Amino acid sequence: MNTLIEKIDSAKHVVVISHVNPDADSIGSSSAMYTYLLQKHKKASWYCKTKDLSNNFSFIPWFDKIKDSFPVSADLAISLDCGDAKRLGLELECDLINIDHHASNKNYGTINLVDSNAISTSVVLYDFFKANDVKINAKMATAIYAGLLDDSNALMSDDVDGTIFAIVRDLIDSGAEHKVCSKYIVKSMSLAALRLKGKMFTDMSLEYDAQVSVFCVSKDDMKSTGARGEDCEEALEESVYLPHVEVALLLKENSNGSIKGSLRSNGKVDAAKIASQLNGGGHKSRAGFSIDAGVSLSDAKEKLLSLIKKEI
Ligand SMILES: [Mn+2]
Repeated sequence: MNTLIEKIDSAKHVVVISHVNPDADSIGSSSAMYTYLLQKHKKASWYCKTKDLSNNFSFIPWFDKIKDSFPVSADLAISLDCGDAKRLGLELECDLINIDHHASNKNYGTINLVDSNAISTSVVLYDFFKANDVKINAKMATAIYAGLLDDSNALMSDDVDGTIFAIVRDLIDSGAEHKVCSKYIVKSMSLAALRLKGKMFTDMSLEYDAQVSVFCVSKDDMKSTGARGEDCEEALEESVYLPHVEVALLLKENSNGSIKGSLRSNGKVDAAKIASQLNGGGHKSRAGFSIDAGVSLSDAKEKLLSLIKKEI
């Protein structure tokens, strides 16, 4: 039998872990794994360090089971979509199954199921279920589809091919609530997010013959609009649709003064390569990094532009 399944079968209390500040892929793949554990009559918990989760994910099955405290009796953890051990949000004492699709994943688990060619972690899990004859029920299908829809930029990213549409067909046949996923993942936005997006595009600068779009978002910008951290992403992603733009850079000041950096690329430049120079990581088309408190947004911008210049 598969070693991963053996590991789950021999555990007494399994905890599914979604990464800090989770996206729909981490929540969706965790939800599908949690359902699988319940099917196996396992004692299961679901942990995520972030307390204030977006209500947009509340349609994902078992969302109300997520807790921000890690159960002491757990003897096995399963992380979903955590590209780096830091994203687990805690130091683990029990064994870990690491399921992910980030190319930068360093196989930090006791068992690792990492496929950097997969479009989402939820698809890594889908392939695992299929390979092991696990029946995908409607709850699992909705959760897997939610992750796939988000990480594929609503099925529009360059790595979407016929295989992905075949998976989508199979998930819908299995009962995936695709319209609900579209409504909450693609077609919903808060007024605060729209106001932030307007501000971001007003303040955006274009560098190197408009090949690089740069957004600097200060603490005050976040406060005055009331937007959430993830609300910065849409403007960043859409700026790559502008003519000439190859790379988009976002520098967002956190409340503690550190800076969260995000990069998007249309494929010519390797975003993960740039992020890795600041100990970050990710994929060729999307990557992230962070800069400790003490560096101003304008200094960070200058530093990043010099790194990007070498790649363009
Ligand atoms: Mn993902």
